[in-house]
Amino acid sequence: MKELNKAAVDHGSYDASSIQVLEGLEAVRKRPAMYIGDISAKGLHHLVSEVVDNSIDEAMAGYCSNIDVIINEDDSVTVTDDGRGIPVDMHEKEKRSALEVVMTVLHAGGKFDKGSYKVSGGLHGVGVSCVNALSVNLKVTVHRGGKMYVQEYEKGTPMYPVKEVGETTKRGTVVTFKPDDTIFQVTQYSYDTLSTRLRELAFLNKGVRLSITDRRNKDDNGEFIHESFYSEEGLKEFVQYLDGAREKLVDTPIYMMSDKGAMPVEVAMQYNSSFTENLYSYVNNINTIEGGTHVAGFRRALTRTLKSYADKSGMLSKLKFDINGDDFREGLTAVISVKVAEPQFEGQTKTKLGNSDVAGAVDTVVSEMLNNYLEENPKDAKTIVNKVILAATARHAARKARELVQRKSVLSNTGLPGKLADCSEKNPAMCEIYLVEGDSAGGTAKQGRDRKFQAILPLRGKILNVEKAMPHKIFENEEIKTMFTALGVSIGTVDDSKELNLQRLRYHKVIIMTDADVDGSHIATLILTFFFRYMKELIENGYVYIATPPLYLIKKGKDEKYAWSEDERQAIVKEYTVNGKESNIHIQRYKGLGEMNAEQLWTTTMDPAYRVLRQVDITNAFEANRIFSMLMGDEVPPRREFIEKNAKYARIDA
Ligand code: 0RA
Repeated sequence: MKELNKAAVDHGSYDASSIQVLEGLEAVRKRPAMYIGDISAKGLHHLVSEVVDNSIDEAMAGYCSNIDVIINEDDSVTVTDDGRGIPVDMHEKEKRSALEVVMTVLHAGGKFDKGSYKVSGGLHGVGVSCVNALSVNLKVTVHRGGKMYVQEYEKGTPMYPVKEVGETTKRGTVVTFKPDDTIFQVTQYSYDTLSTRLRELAFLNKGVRLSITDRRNKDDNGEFIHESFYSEEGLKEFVQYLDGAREKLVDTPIYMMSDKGAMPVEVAMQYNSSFTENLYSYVNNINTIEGGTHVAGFRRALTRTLKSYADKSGMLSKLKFDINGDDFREGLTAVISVKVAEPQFEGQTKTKLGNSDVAGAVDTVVSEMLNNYLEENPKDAKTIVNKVILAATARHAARKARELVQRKSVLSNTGLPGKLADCSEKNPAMCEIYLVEGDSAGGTAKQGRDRKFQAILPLRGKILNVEKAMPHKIFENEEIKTMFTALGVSIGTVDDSKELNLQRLRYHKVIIMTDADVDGSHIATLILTFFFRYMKELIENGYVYIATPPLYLIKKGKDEKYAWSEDERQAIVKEYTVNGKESNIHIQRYKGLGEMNAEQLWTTTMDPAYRVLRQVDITNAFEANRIFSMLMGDEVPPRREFIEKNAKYARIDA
């Protein structure tokens, strides 16, 4: 398909077969979700990625070093790069500019030159023409060969042919677009979402400067909010950034790289004193949440190389039990980035790399370079092996603790925790369990629920931070033990696999219900992180949900309405306002679940006929885990601020 497009654009050979490929942009407007995933905030932000990815392609091909993103006052976005500029030459048969073809023909946005690894050909890969189709208006300006060219579009349709508008000393492409509010559910851009992605891209593409400016907001000095990201050392700095707050075991990250051969491989890794693994993997700059062959190759090489070094060192001789693959990755933070010419993406969210040859390529690079590292740095190598031994020891302690918990729960009367208010229905497919923050809200939920199918489990205060605790402590923690027994799940007892046994799962809806404030979303994030680490299968099966309690109650006389957002609150107040007068309107801001009575909680948040549950998928659980990981380690003053700023990560869109 790509080849056909190349031919079509390059040589103007529009034969019948290529015409089939070149769908009109109407298709994109009719079924936007098919092209950009969805029409929520996610899809909206995807539009920016799509344009930026094209600029990144220019950077990867060696032609671009600056990419600037501006969120304009009206929530339109401008992306400027100093790449080659989209070609503007006339397309002979089409009788229009190549620029127009790139902007208006589906899938025609890719590069014509061979041998480049395209971000825009990967997961996103729908082309800048999709952005055009989904924008009320879009303007592209190209600086190329000393001249400036412009074209504008409405919903993808050109307003005039490409025109030359003057001379320039610059080079590159400027795209400004305003997403169509008849297509997207929301049209407000989140600065944090965009800046996080741009920071990530800077780490992944060292030497490229990416910046973001928010023209909607000014800082204390009266300047527009602005950040610029640039990384000299790429992944090495990425790992240090991710591990910021943790106590590192070795001073500088281990860095492995090979750009020889057909497949560029880059890995940076660092051990810290925590007990969790934080592995981030990318293929052509796309975050492969589900891992894949590149991750498998890395793990294989890591285990084999470290094991063989440890065996040779004699440090394992006193050990009374086995060491397994997990032990080599405890407290490990690593980023793997590969560039693959034709990536195959698999899995539920299409973020798992399938290309089998990548495993070997990564394995080779990591084995060789890690082995050299260990030989050249014996002191650090010893520290790492000791950490592995500690991990194996802790794993054995954890297994004992876990078996104890599970044996106990089988032996006791009902096997159910006393705090659990169970439902009467026994068929798991019909049953729900609410995990409620705090005993008092738990009490309200117990009164408000439908006891036939809704169970309530109050959780006391903050749940254990699974990142900082030793694994065996996790299974000694009361709240966590309670969750395991209430849900009826267990973790593999025969072997040490972390596989969750769902056979006796008692509820097919596990609903996290916390206050709608910063602390509440922090707790939800903690619980989600715990699920992500220890009960991933629940998320993968679509059993985990977040409840959405309202933020406001607005009353006028006997009439009352709930609002879930600031906009809704304003709309209701407006509705209640007569002749410009807001009198008799009473607004209550719910600071916590505790401020609602049982009936209100039922009506707004628990009644299946009215409530909104947001289903957690692996993507947003990963995000919660990642945000959470970044905050861990020892007390860092900006942590609280960070949590407040990013609390939205725990608010998840289904
Ligand atoms: C097609 C071909 C070439 C570059 C581009 C498109 C291109 C697209 C975008 C979108 C945003 N910035 C961009 N920069 C470049 C190759 C150009 C050549 O061969 O000279």
